[in-house]
Amino acid sequence: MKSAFYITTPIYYVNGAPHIGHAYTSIATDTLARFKRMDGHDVFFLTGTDEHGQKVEQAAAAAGLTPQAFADKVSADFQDMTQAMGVSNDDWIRTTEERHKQSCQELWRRIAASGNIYLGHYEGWYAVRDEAFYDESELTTAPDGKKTAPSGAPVEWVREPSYFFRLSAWQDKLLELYENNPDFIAPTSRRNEVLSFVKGGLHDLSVSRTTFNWGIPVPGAPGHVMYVWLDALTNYITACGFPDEDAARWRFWPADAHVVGKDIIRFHAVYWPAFLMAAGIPVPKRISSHGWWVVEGEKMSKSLGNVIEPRKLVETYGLDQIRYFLLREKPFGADGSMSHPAIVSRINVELANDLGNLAQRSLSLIARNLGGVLPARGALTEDDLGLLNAANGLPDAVRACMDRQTFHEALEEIWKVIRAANGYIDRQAPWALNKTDKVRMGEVLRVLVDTIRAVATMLQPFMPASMANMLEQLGVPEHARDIAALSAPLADGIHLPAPRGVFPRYVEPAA
Ligand code: ME8
Repeated sequence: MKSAFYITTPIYYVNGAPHIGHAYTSIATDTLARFKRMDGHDVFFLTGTDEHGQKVEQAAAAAGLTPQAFADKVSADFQDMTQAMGVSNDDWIRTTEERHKQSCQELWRRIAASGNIYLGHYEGWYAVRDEAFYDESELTTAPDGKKTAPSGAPVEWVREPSYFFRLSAWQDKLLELYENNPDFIAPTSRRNEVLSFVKGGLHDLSVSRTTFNWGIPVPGAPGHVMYVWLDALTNYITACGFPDEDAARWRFWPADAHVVGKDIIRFHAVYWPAFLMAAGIPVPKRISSHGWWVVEGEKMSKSLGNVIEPRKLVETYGLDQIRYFLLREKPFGADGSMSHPAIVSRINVELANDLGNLAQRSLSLIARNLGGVLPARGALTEDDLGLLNAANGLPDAVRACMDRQTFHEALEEIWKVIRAANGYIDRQAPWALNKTDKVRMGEVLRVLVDTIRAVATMLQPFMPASMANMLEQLGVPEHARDIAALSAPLADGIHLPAPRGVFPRYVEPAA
């Protein structure tokens, strides 16, 4: 039986249009989901939208729509963006769905039944933009007296009756969780941050609001809606069928990885496991967080007018080109800046030149000089073996990186083989062998085809359409494109389709 692998993105707020940051998280998560499927796992990949809370309510009012009508519209737009990014999610969850309401209310009941919820009164700072409560000590005060959260979001003073979750009681259990599971939070810098936050002591958390009603009603407490983060985090178990533990999808829980941006690590690594432990539900295995994208060194913001629309970017450069750029350009956990020259350089140097030309050169020699018939391997020389061994090592090398979500390192492992293949083709010069030793030319080209096949197979999760195209040209049937299939060689003598370029160079449009 295939082993289950459950992976999620955050569910995105429907207060505004999707941008490249959302697309990035979804593409990275998609790449891991595709890799796990290709590596023989039974994958469940979830994404969707977070539709309750004050922030969405305010955005709907500003748009002159009811919160539900507004959420319907923006959620559909996120879904369209998700598809446009080639994301292969297995479900799309919306927090306004009935299944989710049932799930949240049951989670609440279980947490309450364990004695972890009590009624009180909240008085303190709240940032609507972050939908987060802040301690006075976390805030920055500007010369004009305005206070802001560490994220830069404005805060307001809130005073209302509220239910509280006994977060303070979970400090030791959380520290034990981090201690026993060193890989629970990635990367290490974030783990350390969370550790020191929890070690610093935890306050009980306000988990209901009474000053607006766009949320899930607290069971048995009229006037209270659930705090949007309790509601939102629960999506991850709703989609597995919670509270129905006989549901077919319950086998996917606990999640193997929640992929999130660094902005929301505290919610995922502190609040979420505490809620689950209080309710007696297993906690997720890993929270993998990534860094921030800025544009040409500047933070993206509506007022600067530099917010990048992912669908526009794809129109300009191509989908696989953008998927590749996003995962190659910066280490996953780190921040990075995107710019036109950086994208063009990745496309023209690495995709068009290193990889595209390698495939095109090899395949057109077979088409021109061997009638498009795949030659057999000969007795392998040391040079042949060096390259083939590097290619054979790719699945293990890439798997190790994917399991740590170091996508850029996975790509670097693959590019090491591509660069080695380019060195090999230059040394072996099969075009010259065409006149002197046609048999050896065939053997060299076969080593190249086998190497490019391994490369293209491993690159499928990153660039699905382009690699399907390349594998097709290499004569690899659809059923032989996963990792296990790499151990069965292609049949000698098959006819390869006419080669065609996979990655055109990016040329600046005429001014
Ligand atoms: O936080 N660079 O939703 P959200 C990289 N609804 N990633 C970015 C980014 C940037 N500049 N901007 C946004 C929420 N992201 C909650 C989540 S989950 C139970 C609830 C990505 O719409 C990144 O993944 O504000 C970040 O965590 C997420 O978008 C925040 O999306």
